[in-house]
Amino acid sequence: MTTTRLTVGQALVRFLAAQRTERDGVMHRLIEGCFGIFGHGNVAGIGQALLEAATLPGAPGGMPYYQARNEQAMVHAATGFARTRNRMSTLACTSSIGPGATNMVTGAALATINRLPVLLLPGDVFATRVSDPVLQQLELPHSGDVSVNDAFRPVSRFFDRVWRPEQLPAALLAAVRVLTDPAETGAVTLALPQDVQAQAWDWPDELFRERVWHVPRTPPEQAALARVAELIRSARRPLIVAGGGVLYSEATSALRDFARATGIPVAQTQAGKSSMRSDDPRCAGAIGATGTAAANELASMADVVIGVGTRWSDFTTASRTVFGDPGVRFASLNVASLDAVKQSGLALVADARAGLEALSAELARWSCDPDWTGRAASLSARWRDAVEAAYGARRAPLPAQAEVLGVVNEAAGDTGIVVNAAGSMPGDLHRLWRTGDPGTYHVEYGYSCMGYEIAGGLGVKMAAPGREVFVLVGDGSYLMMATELVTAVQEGIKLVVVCVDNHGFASIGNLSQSVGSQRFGTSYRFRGSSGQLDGGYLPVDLAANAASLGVDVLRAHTIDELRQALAKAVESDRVTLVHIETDPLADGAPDGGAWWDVPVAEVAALDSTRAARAAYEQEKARQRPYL
Ligand SMILES: Cc1ncc(C[n+]2csc(CCOP(=O)(O)OP(=O)(O)O)c2C)c(N)n1
Ligand SMILES: [Mg+2]
Repeated sequence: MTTTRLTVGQALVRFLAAQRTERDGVMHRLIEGCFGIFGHGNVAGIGQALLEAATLPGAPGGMPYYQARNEQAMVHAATGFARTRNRMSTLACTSSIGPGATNMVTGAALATINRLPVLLLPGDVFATRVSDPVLQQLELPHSGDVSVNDAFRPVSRFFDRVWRPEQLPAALLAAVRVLTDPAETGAVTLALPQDVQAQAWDWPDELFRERVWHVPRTPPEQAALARVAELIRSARRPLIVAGGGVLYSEATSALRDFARATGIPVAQTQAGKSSMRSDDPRCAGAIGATGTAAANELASMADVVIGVGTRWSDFTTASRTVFGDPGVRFASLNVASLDAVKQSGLALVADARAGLEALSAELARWSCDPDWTGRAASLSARWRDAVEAAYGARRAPLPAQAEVLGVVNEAAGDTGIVVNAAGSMPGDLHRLWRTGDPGTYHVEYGYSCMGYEIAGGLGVKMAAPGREVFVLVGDGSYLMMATELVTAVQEGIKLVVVCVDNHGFASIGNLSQSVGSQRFGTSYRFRGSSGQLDGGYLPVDLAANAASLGVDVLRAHTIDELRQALAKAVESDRVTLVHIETDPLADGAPDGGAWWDVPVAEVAALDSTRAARAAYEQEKARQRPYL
């Protein structure tokens, strides 16, 4: 056995550079690069290894390095990258120890919740304990081996701490297994004590050979397939709910063919939107709390609901109220058994594409009642008219948000990718946005993390440099984390950012009002004479802020100006932010009629809260356990 003497950091980088994924005969590099912010916890270990990998001519295990501004943001960028590549490739993220590391915890949770692979490499405290972990001593009196990095455990799908060099091969192989397993994937964290990173070891060369991880298309079990086919055949009003798994499995053609052959309408979750063109007659659009009136009405009547690649989030089921038929039954095609058994459904554990193809074969020559298919098509057509009206309304003096989305939708066309995450836009986008190509709708709504938008958009563009990427960001989200605009400028990664400024949290303001809390604390105002935050609007100039970061900025005041600004931004090869002010009290999107469980105070001195509580109790009574 030949060996090579390298540090743990150098060995790790060389190993990562040699990992490949394969599906349907197509090979990908698993880790395409490494984001990092250096501190004493990683500068001399992983940092030195990345320096060698990036700069030594012909170095084995070359690994591009990207500098980030904020550790949370770099994890978001890696997550956006992985989603755009349908989980076949991702990026690694290295941080120092302590605050740099824990800044990544939110990013880890987001990646895990969205079932997206990212590899996190936080520095950790000395394995030897000879030196104390300066600046980062948690010092629990009852436990010597807990560091702040233990906070990654519940938000990672795999966690290991490499206390000794000999552990590294096993930790790396386990890490990559989870990253490339479609049922288990999410954040994978390898915590690296700072002394161990720099320690040398004689590694077997076998560790660094190119390794191919075959991403399976797990076929369904025959008996389960027969059970689900039987259930579908018994349906009078069947409905498909398509989730993100349809996109990750590249099953969009299989979904379209299945829907065409069977006549079953298709509703879509946030992650599943763009799994079908929105002008397809079988497409009923968004379902659930942020759904369309069409899909939600179909859901209220459906007797058999077939989930494909969905984890049935609370938004999708409208807090278990959207499926209204008293005898409704579920089937769930999912690669993860955790998700396949939800809603007491018949589980069909399989890859989405393999499962849909098998179902199509099993149900050959069967189609559902044409009246039901026709009813779905006319409800969907009516909703498309409502979108047209919302996009075309012209409010004055300030435009409504829906009008802004309409113009961005037009600029994005079939191929541009829209990126968003939190605020009032995800709901409006889910209901309104017209989708063309698969994967062009990138709304992070598993965690709905403010600050994901720009960072995630950066990762999306890195993964799809040939596509125009439109980042929609609210003023609240912008203020939380606009940092990676600097990274985009530094790397010449072109984004079109549309900053929708409504002076605060329109979404939570509306929610607050609906639960009787009177928009308390949700707009950006000075403290007024009443002693409350009800004075004039804060003079925050986000356009000037973006310009100060090196971004080209265009200010639009009307919908026509927005259209012109977007045309200019698309033409430019520089990062461009278009700023537009909208009316926080008029978002202009038609209602999809669904509910969402946000508990209201059971006792209150305020009339507004008491009235909201009464309404809440009525809605709450509609909740179903689906047992
Ligand atoms: C990190 C984080 N903190 C808090 C929230 C709760 N939250 C959801 S939307 C929102 C306000 C978003 O404001 P903005 O980006 O301006 O969008 P708008 O609501 O005005 O559309 C808040 C505070 C969140 N989703 N993420
Ligand atoms: Mg806002």
